[in-house]
Amino acid sequence: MKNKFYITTPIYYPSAKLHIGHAYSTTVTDVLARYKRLKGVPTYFLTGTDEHGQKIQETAEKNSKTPQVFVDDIVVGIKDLWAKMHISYDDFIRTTEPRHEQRVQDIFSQLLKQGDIYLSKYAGWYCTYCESFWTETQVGEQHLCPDCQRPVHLEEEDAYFFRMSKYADRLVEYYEKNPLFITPESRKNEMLNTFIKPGLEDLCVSRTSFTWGVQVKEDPRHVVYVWLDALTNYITALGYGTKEDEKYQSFWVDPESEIVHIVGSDITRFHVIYWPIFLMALGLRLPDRVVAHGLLMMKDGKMSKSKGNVIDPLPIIEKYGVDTLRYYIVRETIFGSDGQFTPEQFIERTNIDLVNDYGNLLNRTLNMVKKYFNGAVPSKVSNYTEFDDQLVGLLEVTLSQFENLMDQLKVTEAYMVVNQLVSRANKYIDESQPWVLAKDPEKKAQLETVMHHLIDVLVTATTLYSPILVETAPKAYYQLGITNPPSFYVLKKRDYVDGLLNQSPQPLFPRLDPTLEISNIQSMIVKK
Ligand code: ME8
Repeated sequence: MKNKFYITTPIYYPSAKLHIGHAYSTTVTDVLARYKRLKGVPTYFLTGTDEHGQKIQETAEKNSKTPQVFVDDIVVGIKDLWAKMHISYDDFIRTTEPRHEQRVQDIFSQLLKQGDIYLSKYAGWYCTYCESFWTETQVGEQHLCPDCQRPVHLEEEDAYFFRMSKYADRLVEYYEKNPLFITPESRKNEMLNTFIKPGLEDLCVSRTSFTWGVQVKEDPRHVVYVWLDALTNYITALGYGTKEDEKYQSFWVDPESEIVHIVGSDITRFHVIYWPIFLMALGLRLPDRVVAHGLLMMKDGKMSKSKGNVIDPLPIIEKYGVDTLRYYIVRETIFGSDGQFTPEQFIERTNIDLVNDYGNLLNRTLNMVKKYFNGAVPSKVSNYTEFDDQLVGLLEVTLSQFENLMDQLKVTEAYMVVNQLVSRANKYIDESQPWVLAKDPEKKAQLETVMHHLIDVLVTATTLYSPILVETAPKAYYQLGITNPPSFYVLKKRDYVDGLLNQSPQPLFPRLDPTLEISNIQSMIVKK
C-alpha cells in the first residue's frame, strides 16, 4: 500500500448549475479522501472547473455576458454547493487561471516541437453540445450524437492533431501490467474493443472555429481543443512545470503516491486513452487508477437539463440535511454501476439505515447506559454469552473488511459491511435483553458487558461513517462522550472506550414520512 494519496474529480463544465450527478462523483471522492486522512495518509484532493470551449462561449453569448463573467458567476454557485456539502478539497483549479493556461501552452509547444502534434485538416461530424467530433459509424444513418442524441453537423477546418497511434502498443502494455488501472473491468474491455483494437485515430487538439480557449502560441488562430486543455489540470494544479512544484513532486512524481482519478463512465475514454498517452509523450508518470463510476439516472432515463428531469442537490440538503444526501449517494448504488434516483428509495434508504438502524442503536443504547449506569460506560469486561463473542468477532472482521474494501475503492461494499455491524448490534440488544439483566443484581457484570460492547460498536460505526456523515458524526461523538474522535489506527487498537460519560440521547435523524416526502422531492425536480 502506497503511503500518499492523490485523488481527483472530473473538472466540471460551468455551463449551467451542477446537479446531483456532479454531486455524486464529488461526494464519493470526498469520502475516499476523508477516509485516507482518517488513516493518517497524507492526502491531496483536487476538484475544479473546465471553463473553455464553444458551448461555454455560446451559452455566455445567449446570456449576454462575456465568457469569463459567465463562468465566474457559475463558479461562485459551484463553490457554494461544495461548501454546503462539506467537500474537503485541497485545491479548486479553474482552467482559465494563468497557472493552468501558461502550462497548457508550454505542453502544446513541447508536443509540437517533438513531432507528436502536427497540422492537418479536420472534417467530421461535430456535436456542438458535447464538443466532440464523431465518425460516420458513430453517428449512424440519422446523424445523431451517440452521447446526447442531438443532431450533429459536418465540419472541416485546419486543425492540429496528436499522433495517438504511435503510443497504442505502449498503452495496451500499461493496461496489461497494471490490471487495476481501469475499473470496473468491463470498461477496460470496452476501451480495448471499441477504440484501441480497431486502430486508434489521431486526436484533434486545436480548433479555429471559436476563440474561447487557450491560444496556441505558435499559431494564434488556434485555441487548444478542450481535452488536452482539460486533462492536464491534474498536473498543472500541482505546479507541474513551475519552480514551485513541491506538490507535483510529492503527489505525482513520487512513486509512493497513489494517484486516483474518479470519473463518470461518460468520460472514461478520455482518461484511460488520451490522458495516459499525453503523459507518455511528455515523459511523465501515469496514474495508478481510473475509476469509472456509473451514472445516476432518473425514472425517464439520463438526467439532462434539456429533458427537464434534473435534481438540484440544494433543496434536498436544505430539507433533509447534507448527511442524508451524502449517505444516499454512497450507499444506494454500487459504486461502478449505473443507478437510479427515486424519491421512494431516497426515503427508504434514510429511514432504514440511518433512522432505524444507526440512529436507533445510538438512542436505545444511550438510554440504557443512562438508566442502568448513570451515563458512565462500563469499562472493559469479559464475555458471558455466545452473543457477546459473536458481536466482538464481527466487530474485528468489520474493521478489516472495511479497510480492505475502502483501499480497493469499493466504497459501497465497504459501507454495507458497516451496516451489517449496526444491524447485528440491534439484534444483539434483543438477544441479550438488558432490561431482564437489569432486574437481577447478580447479572450486573453481564449487563456491563452488553453496554460496553454496544458503545464499542457505536464508536466504531460512528468513526467509519464519519467520512460520509460529516455533520452527524460530531453529534454522535458528543452524545457518546467522546471528545477526541479516534483515528482509524486508534480504532483498530480499540482502547478508547473506558471512562466515557454519555450525554443525554437526542435522535440523530428524523423519520421521513413517505407520503409527504415523495411529493415533496418530486417537486424539487428542475423542470425545463
Ligand atoms: O465531462 N451521474 O464535465 P461535465 C453520475 N469537463 N455522475 C454524473 C452524472 C450523472 N447523471 N452527470 C454528470 C466534463 N456526472 C468535462 C470533464 S475532466 C478532465 C473534464 C459527473 O460537467 C460524472 O463524473 O459534463 C461525469 O463524468 C462528469 O460529471 C461530467 O461532468
